[in-house]
Amino acid sequence: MSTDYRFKIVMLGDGAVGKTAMTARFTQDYFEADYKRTIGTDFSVKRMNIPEIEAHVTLQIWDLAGQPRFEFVRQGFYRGSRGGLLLYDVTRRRTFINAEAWKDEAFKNLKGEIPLVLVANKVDLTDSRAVTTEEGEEFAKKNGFLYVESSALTGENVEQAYIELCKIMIEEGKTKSSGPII
Ligand code: G3D
Ligand code: MG
Repeated sequence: MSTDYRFKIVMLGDGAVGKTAMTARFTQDYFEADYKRTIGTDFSVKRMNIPEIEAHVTLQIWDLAGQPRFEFVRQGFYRGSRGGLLLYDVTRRRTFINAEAWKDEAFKNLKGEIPLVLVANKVDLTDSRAVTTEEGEEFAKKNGFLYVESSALTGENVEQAYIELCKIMIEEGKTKSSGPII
């Protein structure tokens, strides 16, 4: 018998790092095409089974439509989220530097820490890579995040990133003795 869980999660990171592409790849298994039009709004939902931990998870994935300039616009976006994927683009160093600010903004708005998975996206663009694996791993380690290298284009590690986050959120729920969220 699987246990049911339901989580709201947020996609964090600078503009054009691949938040929408990754969400589309995961929820609909496609890249490009019309995803900007179909997901432009508030959130998308994905149901999944994680057999090895006997969990059935419904994920409500919130993605910022555009990049609102003012933080207050993003407050509702954070509210109630239990975890997130923090993305940067391995070909643009600035997006890696800014990951720290995204983390700070999320924890400030949530009034505490939530599990985050650091996602180094666009690893298919090997020739223009500007941030090394070691740098990504070091930042993740320093903050206690899991580190994943992905490509929304090829699909590499996309599902894994969400699954790893689910596992951490489920574990957290247990240690905080709140039991499953149904
Ligand atoms: P955002 O939602 O974080 O703002 P998007 O980012 O998902 O809109 O992606 C921004 C651009 O990066 C898009 O290109 C998208 O196709 C591309 N992209 C996203 N993920 C990857 C990836 O893993 N590899 C490669 N090569 N490109 C990716 P356009 O040209 O539509 O702006
Ligand atoms: Mg987007």
